Amino acid sequence: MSISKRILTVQDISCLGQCSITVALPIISALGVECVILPSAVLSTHTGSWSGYTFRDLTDDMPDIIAHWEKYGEKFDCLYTGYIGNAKQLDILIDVRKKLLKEGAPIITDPAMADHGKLYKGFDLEFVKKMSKYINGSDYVLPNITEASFITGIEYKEEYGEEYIKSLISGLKDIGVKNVILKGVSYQPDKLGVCVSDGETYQYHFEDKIPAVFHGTGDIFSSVFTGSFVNGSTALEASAKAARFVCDAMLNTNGKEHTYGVNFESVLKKLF
Ligand code: PXL
Repeated sequence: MSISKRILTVQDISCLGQCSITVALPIISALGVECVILPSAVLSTHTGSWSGYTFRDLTDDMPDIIAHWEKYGEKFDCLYTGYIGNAKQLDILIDVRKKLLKEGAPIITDPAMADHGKLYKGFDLEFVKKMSKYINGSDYVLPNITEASFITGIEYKEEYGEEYIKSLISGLKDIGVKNVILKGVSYQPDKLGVCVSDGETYQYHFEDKIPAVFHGTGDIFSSVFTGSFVNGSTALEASAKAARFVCDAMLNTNGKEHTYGVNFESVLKKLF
């Protein structure tokens, strides 16, 4: 019987909203990998579709949870971070890297903090600065174009060519990232995809563009990517699997009735 690998994911619990931990858990489990969670915050909903959401910051609990695991010598096969509650938690994550990872465990960072040219509610430029430092040393960083532009300080563009994409990747490499999976790249109106780069080679995976915008698709992408990568796929294979899964989930969502996330549950079986 094989021993399951364990991914430690650090992101929020949006109780209602199909993002962060509530998508990471089912997706990583469906991929046959154990998903251990260190929640950064508990929100009643994600911040994108509702106002007046509750926000319980879990910063003070995190060191105690880490210390408890450390006492038992628990170590994980991958650190996968997503939406982080505040800048102080990024210091705690540096500690997690030192204390809770097996030798060679990949550090996969989704700097989930912005989209469509704007920061999510609750984030500011101080947080961006801290995130730019935190991603130094990540094996894989999975930003969308907005996040890459905030992190590198390069102007955000909606119309661009390959030179612009290469400049964002080069900016991330300069910060100390080993590999970039840049999400939401489009050179043709009907295609949308990802660029996988180590700063020297640029590989792409494109899907047909679906003319709709949903919350949580970036988190779903990153969860499928991480689970598949830990299972032995290459970064390009994991990206292709993740992109196809996101498209399947979007195509199975009635955007008029279901507006806050995608109905990924209806296609989850494709990951088994
Ligand atoms: O999907 C990213 C995300 C995660 N967690 C929370 C969010 C968002 C995006 O808005 O609000 C709480």
